[in-house]
Amino acid sequence: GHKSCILWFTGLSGSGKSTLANALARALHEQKVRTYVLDGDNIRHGLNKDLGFSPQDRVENIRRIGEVAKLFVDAGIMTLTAFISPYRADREQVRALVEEGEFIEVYVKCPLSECEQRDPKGLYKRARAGEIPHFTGISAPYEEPENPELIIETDRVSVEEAVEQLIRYLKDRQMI
Ligand code: GGZ
Repeated sequence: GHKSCILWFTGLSGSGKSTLANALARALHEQKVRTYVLDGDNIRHGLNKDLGFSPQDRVENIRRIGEVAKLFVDAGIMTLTAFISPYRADREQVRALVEEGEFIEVYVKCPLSECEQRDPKGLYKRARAGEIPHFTGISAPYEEPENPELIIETDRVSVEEAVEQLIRYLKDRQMI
């Protein structure tokens, strides 16, 4: 069996949160661990489609995601979330929702310059041109985690190495 928890991936747009969360979910699936990935595709297009990117809307986005993640944990599912979640206070609020040790903050660390170079959706380019207001890293803040359980530097390690790092963390704590 496994202990259910929230693996909370936080970082800039284009840092690799969704890629890592999905790669970890695949690796956990192979080990017969039940997981669910919450990300923009299944949350911002559904439950949170009334929310934008103003500071207030981001706070509410993360609050709802935290509550949903908690429900998944109650259901015994290892829950992986991939949202920028730029505010430290909001992430700490989610941490406070679950039991000690059940919130694992994973800082997906990547320099802004690298994210901007990757720019898979051309959003940074548009943000620089002033076409997207409140864009994280450009015209809106990102508050780095102060004490994350894990830091993954995606400009230095491969997806495979990062998944190994995550699996090791979970195994060392007997969570899987
Ligand atoms: C940041 C934005 C914005 C603004 C649209 N700022 O790279 P993506 O496209 O797929 O991921 C980003 C996603 C961020 O949504 P989150 O729910 O993770 O944000 S938060 O946790 O801050 O609420 C990006 C896209 O939405 N996007 N406008 N202004 N990212």
